[in-house]
Amino acid sequence: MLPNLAPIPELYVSYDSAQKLKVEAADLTSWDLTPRQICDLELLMNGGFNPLKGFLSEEDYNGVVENMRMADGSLWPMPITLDVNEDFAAGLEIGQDIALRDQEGVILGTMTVTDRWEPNKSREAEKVFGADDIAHPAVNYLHHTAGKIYLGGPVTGIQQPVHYDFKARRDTPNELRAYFRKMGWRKIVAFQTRNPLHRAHQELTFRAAREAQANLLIHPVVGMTKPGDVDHFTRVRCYEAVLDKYPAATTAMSLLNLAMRMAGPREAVWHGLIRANHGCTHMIVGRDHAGPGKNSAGEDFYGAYDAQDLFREHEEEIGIEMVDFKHMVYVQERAQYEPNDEIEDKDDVTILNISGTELRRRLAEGLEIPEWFSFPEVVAELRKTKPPRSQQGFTVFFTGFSGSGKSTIANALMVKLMEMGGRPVTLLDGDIVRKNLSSELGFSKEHRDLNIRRIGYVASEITKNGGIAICAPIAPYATTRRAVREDIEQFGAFVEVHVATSLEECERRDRKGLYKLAREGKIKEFTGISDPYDVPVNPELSVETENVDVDNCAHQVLLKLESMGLISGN
Ligand code: PPS
Repeated sequence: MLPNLAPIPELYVSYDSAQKLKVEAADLTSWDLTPRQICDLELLMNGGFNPLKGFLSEEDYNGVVENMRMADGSLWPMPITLDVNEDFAAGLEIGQDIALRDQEGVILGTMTVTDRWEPNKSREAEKVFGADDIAHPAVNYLHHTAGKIYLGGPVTGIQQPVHYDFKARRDTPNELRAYFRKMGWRKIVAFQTRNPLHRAHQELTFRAAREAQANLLIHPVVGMTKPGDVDHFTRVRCYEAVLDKYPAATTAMSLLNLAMRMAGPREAVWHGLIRANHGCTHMIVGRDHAGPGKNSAGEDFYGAYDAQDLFREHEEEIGIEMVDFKHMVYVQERAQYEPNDEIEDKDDVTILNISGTELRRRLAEGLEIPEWFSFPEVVAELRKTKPPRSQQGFTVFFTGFSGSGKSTIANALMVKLMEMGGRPVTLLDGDIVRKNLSSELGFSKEHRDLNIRRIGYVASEITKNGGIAICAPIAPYATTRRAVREDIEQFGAFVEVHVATSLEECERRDRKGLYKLAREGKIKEFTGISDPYDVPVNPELSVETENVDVDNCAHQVLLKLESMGLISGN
């Protein structure tokens, strides 16, 4: 398969028209794009999502969800939709143009709204992601982050989203096509990745390219990847180090601002279409391509080879050849990497391998990572951003009824951690937060959620910057606690501690006299009395406070932190 490297259609208007349109668009109703929508819009506008001409119409959406096809029959596996809230949608008329702005308010493009509908999200989850299970990050996003209403319509591109990082490493499909033309590359194998590359990856990608007699494009995703992944700044520095290890002029690297959905088989087909748009002829698809991990029953969402099977089925239409991802292992006696299934003398040699989990453990605990496994430059980068757990930031999040003892234990814990030293400790106690951060809020569900999300935000910033945040709100709703956990776990550990004092005991203590008032109906929406409390199902720790003194409760938390490697034992 040789590439047609002619330019592909983009949705941008000419420079002059863009200047004019930008002025006109300032008067339009505007939608502030979410980070995911910005990624989608960039690839719509620059042709990365060719043949899409805008966010999907309802008819195209239905076809894509049901059988991976647009209304005109073309193959497209992923719904690219503009999700908005009900209020915004209600204020629009069909046929109206809206301005699409980035988070700083810059107008990136306009869209003519041709369609507005309320999608069946459960159906979308089942058909696109294989299960309506929020353990899947994209299903969780669909239900908890995406707006209720979808808008569809053609997009007119004004300008690319602005990127301040790694500008020179980002290319549109047409820029890559031009580069391949200039270099005379006729066969190009793309390697999609969201992880740092180690020696095995370097070996397998180079081998894949050699076997296809092709050049190699390392095409990492820097938009949105799986929650918990190594941040893209670190990864790009790692990729740059690995790039030097390939023979000169055989390999290029370009960053792709894609928001992944972790949709396994459908995602593989989507990745193929995107790479074809970028001028590639081949793509490496491995075991469990773009896999989201385990479902809520602890099983894999997709079979290990489902992605390869679906890709193969549609290979011709995708317009790109699939290259199998070989499982490379290190053979100690021969001091080299070899494909596992090609080693004939397995019983006579020593095969070395370090799994992803083992690597994370070694990094977390500051243990040795051998040179046969990774390049020293890569390990050094990873260590810089991921110091051992005992030096990273983390959050301890107490939850429990009013009067359960959260604040008292949190205060004791703070003092003990300060006594140990090493990292700054910040206490975000329920009452303190309500005084300083959330003074205008009451106790409706909406206000409580806002309060907890604010606490989560501050704690995530503290965690990101290497401090210890101790939070002690009631935080009665499981979904909000989960959202905060997700925000924080991007940067460090989230340790949920359920202060499991029973409601009867809290009411008996009634230290602030609030339960009495709540029983008398003088305080409304009181947690446990007239407002619900979702008991944590799987907290890192649950502490009983009845007949146990505060010191002991705080000590239990310290022991937990120690067992998680967050504080060192001496
Ligand atoms: S929440 O639900 O997490 O936002 O609550 P939080 O910010 O932790 O605030 C809880 C403290 O506010 C007092 N208070 C109430 N609690 C629950 N329900 C109602 N309606 C209410 N009204 C006032 C109460 O003293 C809580 O203090 P703590 O520290 O938990 O005892």
